[in-house]
Amino acid sequence: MTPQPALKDHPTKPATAQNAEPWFVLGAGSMGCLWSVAMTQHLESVLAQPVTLLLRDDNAVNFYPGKVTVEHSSGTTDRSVELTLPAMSVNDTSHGAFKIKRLLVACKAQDADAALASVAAMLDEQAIIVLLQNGLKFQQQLSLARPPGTVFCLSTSFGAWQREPFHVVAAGGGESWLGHLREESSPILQRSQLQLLSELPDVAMNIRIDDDMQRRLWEKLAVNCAINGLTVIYNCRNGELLTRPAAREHCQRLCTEISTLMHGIALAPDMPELWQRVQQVAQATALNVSSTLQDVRRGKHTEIEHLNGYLIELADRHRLLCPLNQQVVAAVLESGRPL
Ligand code: NAD
Ligand code: KPL
Repeated sequence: MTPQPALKDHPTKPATAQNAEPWFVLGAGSMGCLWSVAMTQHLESVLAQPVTLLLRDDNAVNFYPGKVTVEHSSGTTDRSVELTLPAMSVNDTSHGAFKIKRLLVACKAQDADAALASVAAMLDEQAIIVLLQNGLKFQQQLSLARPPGTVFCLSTSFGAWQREPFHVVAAGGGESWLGHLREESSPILQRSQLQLLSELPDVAMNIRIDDDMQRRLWEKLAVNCAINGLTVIYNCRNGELLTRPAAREHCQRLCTEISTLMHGIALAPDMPELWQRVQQVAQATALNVSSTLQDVRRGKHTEIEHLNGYLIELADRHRLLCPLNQQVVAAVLESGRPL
């Protein structure tokens, strides 16, 4: 592990978290860097080394410049925060009996399972794991696989993009919701959730507890399924899904199919108002290039199999038809194929 960080250029903050444990962030991309900096600023007054980045191998550690930069731009003022954060490889076995007690998983949905498996030996049995992924499948699987009170999800409208490795630009704020997917709640779960909220940057990232996280993640999944793939098919920004007649009509039909599927899928909430919700989100993010279109344009693997692909899996299990979702997945996978 690199030496203890020297922190600079950030506001001091009073201690808020009692009994806080050091955090490890798996996946130091856009969200990993954004959250690592916010978490460090939140915990620096109570912990000497609040956050350590977990990188995929020794090569990545050698390439790491030793610091993370986050650019914030709000109206007329631009501010850049640069923190020296320690990093270690997931293969680093030099720490003996050391165990991770707090883990934020900030990889893409399709990488999260393998990334988590790579740190399994370092994880304390009761480690608290927080998942930042879009989608729902991985979160549901992990919540069932680990002890109650140890897996939590964050759904956030705070975004970021990478200017270069370990240097990100915060792209707009909003709100973040924290919750769990266990059906039953218990005093242990409630206690871990409150402890967690005190350790996370609740003010900077506007985090609130959601007692129905299943519903929140489903609603986000439905909106992503209605927007992301279509922006690839029409090669357009989110707002153009409303202003281009063919795209708008396609989006409305896709919303109807998704609402019908949700009605038929056990445990999915009903969302008859999806088309209205999608219009609001597409309007509010009109100039955004969706994360799926960004990935396609950069030749990166998209999360489409965890979005519409997951809906198709559930539809198959419930013997429901979903031709429009199948077409979306096929089109996105096709656009990602080299010519
Ligand atoms: P990203 O591609 O920028 O970062 C993911 C990082 O994970 C990369 O640095 C990658 O190298 C690393 N990684 C992959 N496999 C790994 C492994 N095995 N071990 C260690 N590191 C590994 O992605 P992102 O934009 O930060 O998105 C992360 C998640 O957050 C996604 O599910 C995304 O949908 C969600 N999300 C992103 C935003 C945003 O604005 N970027 C907003 C909300 C939610
Ligand atoms: O979450 C998004 C994404 O791009 O993944 C939306 C809401 C579509 C905003 O761009």
